[in-house]
Amino acid sequence: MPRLFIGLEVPDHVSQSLSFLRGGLPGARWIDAENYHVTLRFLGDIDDRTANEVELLLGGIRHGDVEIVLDGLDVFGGTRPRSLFVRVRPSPQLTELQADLERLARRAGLPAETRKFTPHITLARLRDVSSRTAADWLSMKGGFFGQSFKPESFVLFSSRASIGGGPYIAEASYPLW
Ligand code: 3AM
Repeated sequence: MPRLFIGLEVPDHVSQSLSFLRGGLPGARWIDAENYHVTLRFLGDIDDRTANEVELLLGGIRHGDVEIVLDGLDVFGGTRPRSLFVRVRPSPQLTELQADLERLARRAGLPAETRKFTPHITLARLRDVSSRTAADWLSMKGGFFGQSFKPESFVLFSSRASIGGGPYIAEASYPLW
């Protein structure tokens, strides 16, 4: 089985506007706009039986509206920046959806997620970029704020790449309501 994760797709018009942020940061490996997504639950390299179980359980989730509000730009990694992302504003609906997926993953026998859920859209992976350089880039793009969108579904994605960044393939899509 390829590496799997559950996430939200980003509509084309939003991806297009985010893609204009690219550039001006040596050491950044920019993600292709068609691969932008919001990760909800990373599953990893799971066996076929577990993947089938996850797919079955995903079909049973009905959640309701989730509004995704983009909240500015940020960097993961502190003094050693490793990725550049658009913050997604946390909301009760998004937190509940993520919690539903966490319960689902546990039911399918997967280990608990230990990382804190920080919803985001990754724009670039960074290599040898100092925190100062990353901060300068962020302040140059400082005017970026709040588009929003309402996804109709969430998606089981697969990735065959060993390094993050895609391409990601939508294996199956599940309505949110
Ligand atoms: O591109 P984003 O930031 O949405 O960082 C990985 C990527 O997230 C994340 O899963 C997405 C698809 O690869 N990821 C990779 N390994 C992970 C892990 N062990 C992980 N998330 C949690 N735990």
